[in-house]
Amino acid sequence: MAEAKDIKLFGAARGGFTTMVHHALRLKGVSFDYIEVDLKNKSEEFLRMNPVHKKVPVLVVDGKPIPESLIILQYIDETWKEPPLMPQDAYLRSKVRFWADFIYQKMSPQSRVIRESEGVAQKQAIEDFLGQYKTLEDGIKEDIYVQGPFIHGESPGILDVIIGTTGARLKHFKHVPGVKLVDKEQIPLLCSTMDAYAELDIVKETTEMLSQYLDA
Ligand SMILES: N[C@@H](CCC(=O)N[C@@H](CS)C(=O)NCC(=O)O)C(=O)O
Repeated sequence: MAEAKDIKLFGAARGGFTTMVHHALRLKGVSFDYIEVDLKNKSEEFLRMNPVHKKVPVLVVDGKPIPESLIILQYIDETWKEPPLMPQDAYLRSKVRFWADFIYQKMSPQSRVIRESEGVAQKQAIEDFLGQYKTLEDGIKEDIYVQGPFIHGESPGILDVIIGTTGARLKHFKHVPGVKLVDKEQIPLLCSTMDAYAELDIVKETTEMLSQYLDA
């Protein structure tokens, strides 16, 4: 592809999906303009970018919008080749996509159930979520992980972006006092990769940059 000139990211600083895209762009060293979207008052300009889902993030490259964070992450990896965020091997890539899909299709909705339920239903939702985390840990160990510090090896890949970002948010999950959703005893391998991810400069820079939108 010809060198893109104009890269814009429409997002919401509070959202994990937006944070993932920030991280991926920074991992690739791509310069971009960030536009914070007021989700309570979505602009016409933003709605034109994502008329189907009307959600952030949306990456806009030379005027062409790309919605949906998992699609955006893969677009970024295919467009800016270095450093690669996916394995070279096609079978391993299918495994990465499988577990990314598991997180998006199963774990994200389940974390919403925890937030939106109470009592016995919430207790069950937490138990189910912890079971999913264990399934993810075992699956990644079996299918992808060879040696750390990251899931993808010596450098972070798409699963590190997704699991590192969501894990950092879930560590500070305050909706249910006393409940630990990210537990080193239960998911030691994922926790060690999350710790390595949290130490990356691009993660710290993103947190710092987005913090200006959180005070408002
Ligand atoms: N599947 C979407 C989910 C994005 C999403 O849920 N975005 C939230 C913010 S974190 C949003 O835009 N909410 C506004 C709304 O639903 O109106 C993705 O991966 O990009």
